[in-house]
Amino acid sequence: MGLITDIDPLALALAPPADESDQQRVQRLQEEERARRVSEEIDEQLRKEGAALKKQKKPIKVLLLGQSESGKSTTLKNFQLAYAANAWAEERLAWKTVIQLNLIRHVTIILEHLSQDMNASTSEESGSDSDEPARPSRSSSASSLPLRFTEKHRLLKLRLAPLRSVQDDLQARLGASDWPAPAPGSEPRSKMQDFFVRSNAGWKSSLRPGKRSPERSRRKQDEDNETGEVLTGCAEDIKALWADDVIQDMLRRRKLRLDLLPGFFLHERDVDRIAKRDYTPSDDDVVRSRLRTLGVQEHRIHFETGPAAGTEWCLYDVGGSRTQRAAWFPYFDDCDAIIFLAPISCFDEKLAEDRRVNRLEDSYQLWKMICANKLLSKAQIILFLNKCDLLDKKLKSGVRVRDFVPSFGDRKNDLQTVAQYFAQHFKEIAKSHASALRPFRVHLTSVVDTKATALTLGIVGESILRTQLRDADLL
Ligand SMILES: Nc1nc2c(ncn2[C@@H]2O[C@H](COP(=O)(O)OP(=O)(O)OP(=O)(O)O)[C@@H](O)[C@H]2O)c(=O)[nH]1
Ligand SMILES: [Mg+2]
Repeated sequence: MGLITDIDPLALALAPPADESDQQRVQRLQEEERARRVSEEIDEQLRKEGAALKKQKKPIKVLLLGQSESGKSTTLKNFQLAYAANAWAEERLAWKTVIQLNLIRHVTIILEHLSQDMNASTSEESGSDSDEPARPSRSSSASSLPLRFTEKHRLLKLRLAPLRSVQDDLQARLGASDWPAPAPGSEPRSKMQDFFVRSNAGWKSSLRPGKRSPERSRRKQDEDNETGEVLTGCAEDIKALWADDVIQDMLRRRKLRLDLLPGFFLHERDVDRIAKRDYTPSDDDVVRSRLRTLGVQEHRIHFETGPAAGTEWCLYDVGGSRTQRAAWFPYFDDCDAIIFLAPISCFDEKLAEDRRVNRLEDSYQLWKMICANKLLSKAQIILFLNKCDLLDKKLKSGVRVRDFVPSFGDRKNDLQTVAQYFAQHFKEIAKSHASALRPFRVHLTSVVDTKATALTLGIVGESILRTQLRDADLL
């Protein structure tokens, strides 16, 4: 027994073969010496990096840039989830209100369209008996067969009506009722799908437990319970509304793909969880929720794990719509790195704030402006070609890139070919408009996939850190 345990199995495995020739022995020793040198070099490198990290007192400043809905805030959430678990856990509960609001907002959008179509159908057939199936609507119909609304739709509309006032309450609680004036050429307010809050810290702390007076805590609890009650009471009707064939037909005719919109939670599996009284958001719910950013929001993250552990990062999340972009410039001066997000699934979409502008074209223009900006000549720039999951879905549903980007020509209409084609275009812009010589760093991402994004952020974080330390002569 003792004899067996005394033998180191690793040493045994590495031991030279008994019949080793002189020449083989010399070769083996040379290889061992080479391996030892490499191992020592790695140790020395790690030692230097460790020392350099300790000297790195200044936080590393990273700006998240890109058009609205490109995924900046979602990338920030991924940073928090991967590297600041404690802060993330504290914030998660605050997102519950946003998720409930996202869900309810999509129900009220459907109800608005339903009302319009039902009104149109009843005005066509005035004096109809309300117990009889309503006459089909022709007003919005793109197809020759009219929509057949029935008593079921009238009842759903009636029973889900209380959600409108719950939506108003939730928006008020988030401080989200204050809309900016729509810019010329933009969507009218009633058509805008999302909402925003003015400050990052304010809404989160007011919704987090433990940061309020007992009186406010009680009030908040009452409000939560009330929202929960109404939602629970409406759950079956919400699911029935979304599952209804006539409603789906109505949305199709109106070319409304709600399931591709941000903050979509109307699938049965989501309604079942979110409409429960004791609902607690999952990580996945939080990254899929939608809350528009206004202004520039600073987030300090003390990296707890990974190669950057021990360093402090200052991440700036900005509002991406056109009226928000002037606020970016003051942050360019001493920024260390930029993560630029371009949602490439948007090649067939227009900007919400200016319906004349294609969203991919807007991303190209923004990218050009960032690459050419002299204030950023020392900053590293990393490009995320985001929303690859949605791009894949879109291509598989039959949307052809060449119908929107004629230069794409007859190439294969699949994810890999399309992503590579767009990446090449971004690369060419970077090359011809660069304010400094820098490598082209690009990642194909779907930042709602937290596992894959954690890996990408690991690579990005390490490369930002290394370049940063090298530039500061700390390595
Ligand atoms: N399916 C999918 N959804 C995404 C992806 N990235 C972001 N989203 C969703 O898109 C919505 C918008 O993302 P945000 O991160 O809020 O966009 P933003 O760039 O911060 O937008 P602004 O604050 O308006 O500038 C959110 O609901 C996200 O969940 C992605 O890669 N795939
Ligand atoms: Mg944002």
